[in-house]
Amino acid sequence: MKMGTALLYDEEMTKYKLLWVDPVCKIEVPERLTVSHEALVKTGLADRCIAVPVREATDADILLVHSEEYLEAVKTTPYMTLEELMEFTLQHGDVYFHPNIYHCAKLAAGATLQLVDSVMTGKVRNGMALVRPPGHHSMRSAANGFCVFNNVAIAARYAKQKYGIKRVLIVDWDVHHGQGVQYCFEDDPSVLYFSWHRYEHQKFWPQLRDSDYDSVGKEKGAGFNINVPWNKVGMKNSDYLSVFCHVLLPIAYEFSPDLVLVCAGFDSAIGDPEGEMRASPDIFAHLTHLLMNLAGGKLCAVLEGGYNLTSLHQSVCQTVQTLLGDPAPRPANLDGPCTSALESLHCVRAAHKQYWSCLKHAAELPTSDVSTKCIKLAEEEEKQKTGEVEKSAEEETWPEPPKRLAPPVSTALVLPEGVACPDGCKRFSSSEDPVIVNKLREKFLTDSDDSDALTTLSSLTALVEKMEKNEIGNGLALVRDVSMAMMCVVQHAATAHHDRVLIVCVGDAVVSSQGTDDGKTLLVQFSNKESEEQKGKFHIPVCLKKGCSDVSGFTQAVLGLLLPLGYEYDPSLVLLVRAPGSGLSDGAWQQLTGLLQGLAQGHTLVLMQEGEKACVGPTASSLLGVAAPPLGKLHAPLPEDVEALERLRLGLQADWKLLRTTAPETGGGEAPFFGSEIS
Ligand code: X5A
Ligand code: ZN
Repeated sequence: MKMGTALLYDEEMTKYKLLWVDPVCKIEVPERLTVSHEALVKTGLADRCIAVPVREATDADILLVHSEEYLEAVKTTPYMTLEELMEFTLQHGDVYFHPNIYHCAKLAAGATLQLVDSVMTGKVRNGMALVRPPGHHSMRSAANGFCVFNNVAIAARYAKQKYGIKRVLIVDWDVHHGQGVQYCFEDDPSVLYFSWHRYEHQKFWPQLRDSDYDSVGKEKGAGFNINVPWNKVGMKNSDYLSVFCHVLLPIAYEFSPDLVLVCAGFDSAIGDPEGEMRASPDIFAHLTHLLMNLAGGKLCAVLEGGYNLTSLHQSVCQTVQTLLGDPAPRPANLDGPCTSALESLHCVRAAHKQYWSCLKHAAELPTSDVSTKCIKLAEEEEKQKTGEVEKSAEEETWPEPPKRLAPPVSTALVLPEGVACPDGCKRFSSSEDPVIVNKLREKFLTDSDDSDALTTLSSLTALVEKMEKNEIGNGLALVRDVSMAMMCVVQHAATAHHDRVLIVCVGDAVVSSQGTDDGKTLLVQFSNKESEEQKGKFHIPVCLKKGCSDVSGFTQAVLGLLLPLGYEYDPSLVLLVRAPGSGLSDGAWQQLTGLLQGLAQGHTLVLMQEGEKACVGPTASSLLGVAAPPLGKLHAPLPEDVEALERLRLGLQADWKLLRTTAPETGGGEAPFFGSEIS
C-alpha cells in the first residue's frame, strides 16, 4: 500500500576534487557524498530504500536549460591541462573544474531525471538523489557556486515535457539563493520557485539584488518566485517553521503542484561554515513531512550544498527517514521566530499579497524598508562592533538527533463488529482490565449499563497507553458518542504520562471547557458557531462561515493557525475528533490527518462517530502515511473567513509566538503585537 522511496547514488560522483589551492572552493569535497551515503547504510535506511540506477543526462536533457555554447565548452574540460582548467574556472564564479567533473555533472543531472521518472511512473512514491556537483547556482551559460548543470531546473522542464504535468513546485532550502533556478523560471508561472537564503542585506554571496524579497517573478511569472532573505545568521527551527507555515505552505497549497522538487541543501543546518545558521538536523524531518502531502506525495529531494560533514549526514538521514514514512521526532527548541526573521516574513508576505489570495490580508510593507537600505546596514555593522564575540560555526556543538523508532504496529483501529478493518491496519480491542472498567463505568456511564460503549472506552484507554509506550503509532476509533469518548481519552491521557494533549475538533461536538486552562490540553475547534468564544490561551474556537465545508478557508486555518499552534504547543498526543456532519470533504480531512502526524511523534488518535463508516478507509490510509490526494487549485477563501482568521491570529500572537508574522515595531514599545493588519 505504501509505495517505496528511491535512493540514487553512484560512487563515481565522488571522483573529482579541487586540484589547486582555493579557500572558497575547499569545502566542496568528495567526502560530502561518501559520508552521507555511509550514514544511510549504517542506519539501515539505505536498505529500506529502492536503489535506482543513475544514468548520464543526454545533450537533449542538458539543453532543456543550458545553451549549446556552454555545453560544448564544458565538454572540452576532460581534455584540458591543469593550467587550462584553472583558466576555464576563472571565467565562472566560485566553482572549480576537474577532468572528471563533466562526467559527474552528467550523472548528477541524470540521477535527478531517473528519480523524476521513478516517481512519475509510480515505481516509487518519493525519493532522494545524492549527487555531486550540485546544481542550483548554475545558469544557462555559466557554472557557478560549485554547480555545473542545474539538476533540478532540468528536472522541472523534463517532467513537464515528458509527463505533461502543469505545475511544478521547487522548494530550495539550501542556505544559498539558487539564482540559477530563479533566472530559469522567472517568467514562467508553471514553475513556482521558493528559496530562503542567507542574504545579510546583500552582503552575502552571491550578493545579488535579485535575491531580495521583492524579486517576485516577471510578466506572466509574477508571483511565482518567492525569496525569503535571511538578514542575520543564527536562524533556528522556529524561524524555518514559521516561514513554512506562513509563506510556503499556504502558497503551495493554493498553487497545487503536480510534482515537488526539493533543492535539498543542508548548509542551512547548524554547524555549517557557509550558512552559520542554527537549525537542528531534525528540522529537515519536519520540512520534508510538511511537503509530503502536496502533489499526492510525489516528492524528489536532490542534494545541493552542506559542508559540515556531521550535520550534513545527520540531515540527510532525517530527510530520507521521513520520506520512508517513519514518524518525525518531536521538534526541539521552538521558542518563536527572531525579530529579523519576522521582518523578512513581513516583507515577503507583503510583496506577494497581490498574487495569492491566502495572503490577501497580510500586512502592508513596513514603512522603513528593512531589506536593502544602507541605513539598516550601517546600523547592523555598529551592533556587530559592540556585540559579544560569537561562536564560529565549526565550534558549534549540538546533540545527535534522537533515534526514530517506528512502532511495531503503525495503525490500530477500534471498530464495532461488522465494520471491516482496512488493509495494513490492526483491529484493536483491549483485554478488559477490571479496575479500569470500573473506573470508566463510574465516570462515564453512571446511569446506563451499555456494555458495548464500555468495551469501546476501555479499548481507547488501552490504545492511548500503548501509544505512550510507542507500541502503537496511531489509531482510529468509531464510537457512539465522540464527545464522551473525547473526555474519556483526555482524562485518561493525563494519568498515562501524556504531558500535553492537542485536541483538534472538526465540527460541532460538545466540548466541555473543564480542565482546558491548565495547559495540559490545547483545544482547537473548527466550526461555524459564531457564539463560541475563546476561553483563555488553551481553548481556541476557529469559526468559519461555512464551517469546514469551504476547503480554501479550512486549509488556510490549518496551515496558518493550527500547525504553528501545534508545533509551539508540542503535544505528546494528538486527539483528532470528527463530529458528525462536519461538512469537511474527505480530501481536506486526509490533508489534516496527514499534516498533524508531524506532531507528537505521529501519535494521533482519531475519533469518529459510528455513522461515518465511509470515512474509515480514507482516514486509515492517511494514518498509515499514504499521501492525501491533492485538493486541486484552491479558489479564494471567503473574505469573511480570511478576515476572521487574521483577527484570531492577531489576538493570539501575544501568547503564541509561532503565530507572529510581523516584527514588533522598534522604538514604539507598546502593544507590539496588536498591529493594524486589518483596518
Ligand atoms: C551548492 C552550494 C555554495 C557556493 C558558495 C560559494 N554552493 N561561495 O551550496
Ligand atoms: Zn548552498
